[in-house]
Order: sequence, then structure tokens, then C-alpha cells
Amino acid sequence: MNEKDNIKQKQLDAYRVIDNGEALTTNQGLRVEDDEHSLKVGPRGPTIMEDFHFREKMTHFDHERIPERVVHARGFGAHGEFELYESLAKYTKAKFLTDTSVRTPLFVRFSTVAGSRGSSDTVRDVRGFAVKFYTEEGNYDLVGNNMPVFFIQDAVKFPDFIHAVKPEPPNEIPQASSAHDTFWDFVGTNTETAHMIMWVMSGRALPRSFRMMEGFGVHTFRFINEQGKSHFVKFHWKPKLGVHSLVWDETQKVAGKDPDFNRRDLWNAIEQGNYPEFELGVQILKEEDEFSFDFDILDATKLWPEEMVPVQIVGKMTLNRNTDNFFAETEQVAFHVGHLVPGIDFTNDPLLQGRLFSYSDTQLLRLGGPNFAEIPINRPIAPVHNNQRDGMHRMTINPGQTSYHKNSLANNDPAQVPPNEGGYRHYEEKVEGRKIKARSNSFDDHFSQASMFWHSMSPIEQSQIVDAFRFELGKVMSKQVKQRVVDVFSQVAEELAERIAEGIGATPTKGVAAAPTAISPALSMMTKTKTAATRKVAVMLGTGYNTAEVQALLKALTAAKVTADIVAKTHAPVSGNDGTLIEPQQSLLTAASVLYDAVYVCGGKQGADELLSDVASAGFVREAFQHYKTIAAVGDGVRLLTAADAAHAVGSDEAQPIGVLLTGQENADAAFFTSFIEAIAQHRHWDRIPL
Ligand code: HDE
Repeated sequence: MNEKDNIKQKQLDAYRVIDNGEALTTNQGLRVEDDEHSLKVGPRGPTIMEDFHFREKMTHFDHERIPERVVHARGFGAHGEFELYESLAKYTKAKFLTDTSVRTPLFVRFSTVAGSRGSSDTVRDVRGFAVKFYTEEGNYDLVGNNMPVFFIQDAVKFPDFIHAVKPEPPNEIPQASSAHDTFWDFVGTNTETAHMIMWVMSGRALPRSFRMMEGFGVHTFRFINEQGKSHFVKFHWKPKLGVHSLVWDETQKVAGKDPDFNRRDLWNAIEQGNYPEFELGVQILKEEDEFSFDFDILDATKLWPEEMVPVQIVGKMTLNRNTDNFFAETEQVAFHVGHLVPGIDFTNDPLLQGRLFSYSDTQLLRLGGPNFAEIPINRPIAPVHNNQRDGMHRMTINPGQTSYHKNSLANNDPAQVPPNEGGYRHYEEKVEGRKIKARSNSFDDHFSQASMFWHSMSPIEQSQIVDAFRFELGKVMSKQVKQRVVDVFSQVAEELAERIAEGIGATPTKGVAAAPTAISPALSMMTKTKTAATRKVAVMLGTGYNTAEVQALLKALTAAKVTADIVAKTHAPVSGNDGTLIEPQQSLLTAASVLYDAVYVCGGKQGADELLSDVASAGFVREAFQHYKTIAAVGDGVRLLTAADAAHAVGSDEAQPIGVLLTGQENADAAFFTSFIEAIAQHRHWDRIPL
């Protein structure tokens, strides 16, 4: 969609204020003569109360902060659009899901859950994946996560769960981490968490990029079609770049080297025109099939295995515009599961039902009153007319005498709308029962799907899960908490519990594991799309590099949409074998191997000596090797790899490690570049064995 056709962007234009070339003024529009000095009695005297400009400026500053979100405080947003591939009219009357000619503007916010606004991006955590569609029929918010299940089954337990995962009350430690006693105490005492914990201990909690993670609506929703017929639906977002994770050691280092790693990645991708794309998928079930499974479809700790209920791809979201102002857009955007359009409705999932209260409630505190829907980023593109009035920061000026319904003085406007003209009617589900504080027995099985997850993982993923448990529980002080967790996960898989127990000095419980309901290959990240596009390579070089080769390499990388940084010993321009100068983007001091997907070391004796004279160069390569990344080296550059224990010398009888590409020649050719790019597309070489 052309930007100028994006109706939401047109609406936002009215609020964008460009300061370039303008006079400095107060908030009252008064031109300001001096913004450097407060008004004083003489140049060394006291500041005078009447300096209204100083007071206004300082007061505004003093009030700049609003409460951060109680969960999902750290997030990052972008604008985009949604296009529909095929009409879903058979299932829903939602216009944006039935009319393939409509491009729906949207805003997405990705987030971590536990950390504060200033915490690091690459912590082990669930990622929020919230999308606000600005549809012709009103805003529709799909407020999901990057994992398809949740920790708890009933919303009433949410404050308890969040209290357990947040930093502990006495000292607010640890920040943005679940590796502490209260979290694992909650897990050990609330076994419904088991399935979600398996996801959180997996690489899904360490996304390489927001652009490389799936999104899930989690709950079962309803589609309602024009005839009033209901189907159950689960929503999925499938990233075009596949689903990929960092490794744990890497995430911890990235958290120090670049705490903004994921947000920078998203921002840069959009700035470079590499617009992230996610396809929308739906799993649909007939109402008659509500009870056809050995789990309850209203239980948010269960997923519908894709092999059982296929995901139909129905459209695509493209993120194509960064924000102009983080606070105005990303911070003030207010999502709510209860923002929906005709054709979509809720189910009785008790987690979903509780969310319907929480999201609007929390905005009242965060955004200071009931008029948050008038903030530009939250405004629907559909017209808004009702009898709600006043409140903090009311923007709309509603002329007229009446603000009530029914009225006779204003023709009873604004008028109610029948469903056949777009009025929202709740699905008339028949419900009966006694008022009771209880949970259905059909929610009792906490382990079968956790077990399915474990058994669907590749051996590498299983090892990573075991290591994650060992790390997290290794940080827990209480022995009984650790033992209790081992006891719980003995019910998921005996082998898993044994391996955890061995790592933390606890005792595995034998013979109580649930049988997995099935194996679901779709759960493994190893089964996802692989491409080198938009990956980042560090090209290490020193004086005398082969200019023609480096130019050809950069060309080949660009053609494959791979981005590259030249990394040299310092930032000073480096001269090639024909005297051409290259200005490095990074030096060995500013670059870190954990910020790249692959490393390419150029040849030339002088250059290799130059790089090797700084110990950081071998460390750089070593780290990339340990993180299973693709490494290539040419001619003399191979010496960096041998110094880093990342390769055997060229011509050695030993097999080179997987994902390490060498050439003894001082000039790599096109075939070498192709192999390099193919290796990058593998994401990581998990089967690599250390030398
Ligand atoms: Fe949220 N959640 N949540 N949540 N959630 C919030 O709303 C809540 C749950 C999710 O980028 C809060 O505006 C309850 C599931 C995302 O602005 C709050 C329960 C899923 C975001 C809230 C849940 C989510 C939030 C905090 C259990 C995946 C960030 C700030 C019943 C389907 C949205 C805010 C953004 C944010 C409550 C469980 C996703 C307090 C009570 C399940 C992506 O209202």
C-alpha cells in the first residue's frame, strides 16, 4: 500500500508537529527570547518566581513519566498493514477478513513480559505480540504472545503468577529474569504451568529477532459468519524469515553489548526496506467438534497440534514504517482483548474472560483516565459517536444539548445500529449452570502436552531445555523448591527430570511421567523456514586485503539481502592490495561477535598479522564458533581461525568443523561466496563438535 493511501497515517499526520525552521515558543505559543538562562536578579542572583517560561519547562519535565505497564513494560512498536489472501466469509463477517481488496493499517508492539522498561531485550522470557488493526468497523486488537499457551488457566491467578516472576519484594532482584526462588516456587506448587514452562525453557524464549518469531492469539476465539453460525478459531502469525533463536550464553553477552538488540534489529530492518512479514494463519474447528479432543479447547494451557488441526494461511502483515516518536506511539498505544469487530467473539476460556476486565482497567492508571482512546495512536479510523463525555484530557468537542439515550431532543442520535448494518451483537451462546468457584475437571491434565512438547524436540533442543532448567534452578536458593520442580517435571518426562536433577543435585522421581498425547513436529524450530536474508555478517580485514575479493563478496551478500559490517583493528581507513581505502563500520573495540550471525575473515599476510596483534580478534572468532555460527576464512585469514581453535590448518587430515569454510587461496571465488551464504541460511550449525 502506498503510504499516502494509508488512512491511519493520514489521520496521524494531523497530529505530527515538525519543529524544523520554526520559532521556539512556550506551550501558549509565546515566542521565547532566551532558553539558556533563567530570569535572575543580576547574573549571580536568585531566580525569580515570575519566570513563567522556566516554570513551565521544568514542570513539564517533572511530569514526563507515566507508570510503565505492570507487565510487558519493555516493548517496541512499528506500523504496518494487513492484506487478505482469500475471503473468510464462510466463517466470519469481519470485513477486514472477507474483503481481499482492503488493506488494513495496523500497529504492532512486541515486548518482553517481566522486565522493566529499561531492561535488556535478550532475556529469557515470553515475547508479547500485540497487533492493533485499524479496520473500517473499529479497532480490532489481537493481543498475543510468541508462545501458543499460557502459565495459568484462570485469570484470578494472574496477579499471583506475576508477583512470583517479578523481582523479589525485599530488594527488587533479579531484574527481568525468572531464575529465582519465587518463580520456581510458583511453578512447583502450580502444576498447570508445566506446559508453558517447557516453552519458556526452550529457544522460543530467546528469539534471534522479533522478525523471526511466531505469534499466537493463545485463546480459542469464535468466528461468526453472516448467517450467525459460529466456529472456534485460534490465530497464528508465521514469520516469513522462519523461527530462530539465540543461544543462552550469547543472549547474556548481548544483554551487555547491546541491550537494545531486538529493537535495533527491527528498526534497522524497516529503515533498510527489509520490511518484516508475518502471515496470518487460522485453525478452525466446527462447534460440533468442541469435545472431540482429549483436552479442553477452553484451556489456555493447551494448543491444538497443527498436525491435528491444520493452520490455514489467510493473509499477510507487513511492517513498513517506524514510529516518529516512541512515547507518543509505542508507549501510549493501549491494547485490549475486548477491542473487537463484528464476526469475532469470545469463548468462555476463564483466562480470556479475566483479561477482558484487566486491559481497559490498566489503561486508566497508565494513561490517566477514560479518554485514552482519543490519543492519536489509539484512535480508530472508524467514526466515533456516543454519549460518553468529559473526563481527564477530553479532546473531542461534542456540540449539542443531549448526551444520553434515549432522547427526543436530538432525534435519539447517535442511533443504535442493527446487526445487519454493522451493529455488534454478542453471540447468543446458551449457558446454564450454578454460580461456583471451581474449575472444570477437563482442565486437570497438566502434563500430556508438556510431554508432547519435550518429545517433539530435536536432541539439540532437548539439551538446551535441560541446560535452561539447570541454569534457572541453579540460581534458586531453596533446596525444597528445586526438588519440588524436579518432582513436577518427572511427570512430564522421566529423562528430562533425570537430566535436570543430575545438574542441580536433586533426586529424580521414577516412573510417574505422562505419556505424550502425540508428537507434533511443528513445535520444533528445526522444521522452520531457512534463509540468509537480512542476516548480519562481520567481515574482518586488515591492510593489504584483496580489494577485488572484498568488493565481490559485498556484492554477493547484498544480492542475498545479507548485511555486512567491515570490522578492522581500529576505525582508521584500511588500504587494500590496490591502494583502495575502506572505512570500517566497527573496530575490534566496538564490535562484538555476538551481534553477528556469521564471520568472514579476509586474507593477506599483513592484514592477518594486524588482526592477530590484537587478542580480541581470536576471541571474536572463538565466540562465533562456540555459538555455532558460520565462519569463513581466506588465505592467511585462516590463521585467525586456527589461533581461535575454530579450524584445523588448510590441508590438515582432520575434518573441518561443520559450518566452517576455508580456502587456502588468497582469493575466494563466487562458489565460495555461495557456500558461505548457504551456510548462513542454516542459522546455526548445531551439530558442530568443538576441536
Ligand atoms: Fe496480558 N496484560 N494479561 N496477556 N498482555 C497486559 O495490559 C493480563 C495474557 C499481553 O504491548 C496489561 O496494557 C491478565 C495472555 C501482551 O501494550 C494487563 C492476564 C496473553 C501485552 C494484562 C494476561 C497476554 C499484555 C499490562 C491473565 C497472550 C502487552 C499493560 C488473565 C495471549 C500489550 C497493558 C502491549 C499486557 C493483563 C495474560 C498478552 C495488565 C490479567 C494469555 C502482548 O492488562
